[in-house]
Amino acid sequence: LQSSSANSQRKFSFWSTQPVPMLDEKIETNECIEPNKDVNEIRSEPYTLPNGFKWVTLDLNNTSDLKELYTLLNENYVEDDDAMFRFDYQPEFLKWSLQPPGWKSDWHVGVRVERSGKLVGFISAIPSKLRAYDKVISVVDINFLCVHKKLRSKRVTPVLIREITRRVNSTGIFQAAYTAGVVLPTPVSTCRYWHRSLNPKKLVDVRFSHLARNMTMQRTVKLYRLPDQTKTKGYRRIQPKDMEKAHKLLDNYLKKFSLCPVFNEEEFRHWFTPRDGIVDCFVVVDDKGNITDLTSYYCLPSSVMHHPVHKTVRAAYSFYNVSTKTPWLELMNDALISARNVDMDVYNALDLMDNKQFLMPLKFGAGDGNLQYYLYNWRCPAMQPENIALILM
Ligand code: NHW
Repeated sequence: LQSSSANSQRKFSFWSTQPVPMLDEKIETNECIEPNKDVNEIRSEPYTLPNGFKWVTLDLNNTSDLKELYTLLNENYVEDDDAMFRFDYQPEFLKWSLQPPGWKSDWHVGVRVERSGKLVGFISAIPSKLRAYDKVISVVDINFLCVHKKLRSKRVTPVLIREITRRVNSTGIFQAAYTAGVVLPTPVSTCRYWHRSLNPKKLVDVRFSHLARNMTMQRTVKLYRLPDQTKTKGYRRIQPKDMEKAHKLLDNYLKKFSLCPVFNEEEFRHWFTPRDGIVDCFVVVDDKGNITDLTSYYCLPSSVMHHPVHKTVRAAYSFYNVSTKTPWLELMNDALISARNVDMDVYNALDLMDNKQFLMPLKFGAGDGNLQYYLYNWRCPAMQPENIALILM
């Protein structure tokens, strides 16, 4: 592990040219770093790629483009530090996360080898509104930055970032949000993943987790055992008729945080309508028909890279949760049961929002490695994880 002081002395030859705060900068304002430009001032030609490569705009409605993106990420996207697991975002998940209301294919930016046509790079943006402290800003969320393993360390990343910035700027948007495992200038917050075993035997088999000291497999299985059925009266999957009330419930809940998305109802429907194997959402409805609580998760399997039997770990990732009446432990225990009942192996959650209320009591264990939260062209005081309410996939 690199110490933070060693890190703050790194050169960042690309990032030091960008409108982001310096590491160790003292910040007391909440404002953009450079002013918006006139859209006519934005460069109209794409940035120059190394010889032999060309820009492409991927059409995710085209099955072959979607399959190529899937394969690039399946083979080259984020791995754990020990190179045992790699995210395996499914094609339909990619469509859901990259085609929310207002999506643009121009922001699904690929790099191909000119001669073979092989897809070797990607970066994406989706439009969104964010509130940082007391200011609501139009941003894009940046995700799925990926450079093929054979093309690493050749400075393709700065070109991808400059190109997506150009394409976003030319629509009049000058701020962005993104998360990463690596430390760059400069995180607005540092969060950590926690993991709750649902299928401990498999997780130990694939070495996602290990038996605790003095624990047998039998005792471990018993420790993580959950009831067959959810317990909370009125807990059920969200339905189309719930959307307006559920949207209001979430919107109201998010007010107490320092960084959160501002969904309109159409966006809320997009993100919270259950889709098999992609996203699920449950509400608690009281006797009067009021929605008092909400829980949701998205599904993101990881490939197990070198195991004779198990090829994939099925993981649920906590999305947005609201408790106003059902206590956190009861609500989230039902969320665990819901995920286990569709054969998820593990339930992951960050230590943000109110999650610290339930992580330890519900037997989540802290992961290694952090998730850093970043804003582009925005300077604001750093936030504690519990004041963050933004989930990027
Ligand atoms: S984070 C996931 C990123 N992807 C992966 O980790 C997949 C596996 N790794 C790779 O594909 C979620 C490559 O290793 C990548 C780097 C592509 C990561 N973010 O090409 P070079 C996101 O998608 C800097 C930003 O030689 P490489 C969020 C690095 O510090 N910068 O490296 C994405 C260095 O700059 P420096 C990153 O290893 C947010 C330069 O890249 C980075 O071959 C993007 C080296 O480039 C990362 N994760 O490829 C920012 N990783 O200054 C959006 C490395 O230190 C900003 N670097 O010299 C906003 C844009 C929109 C604004 C609109 C207003």
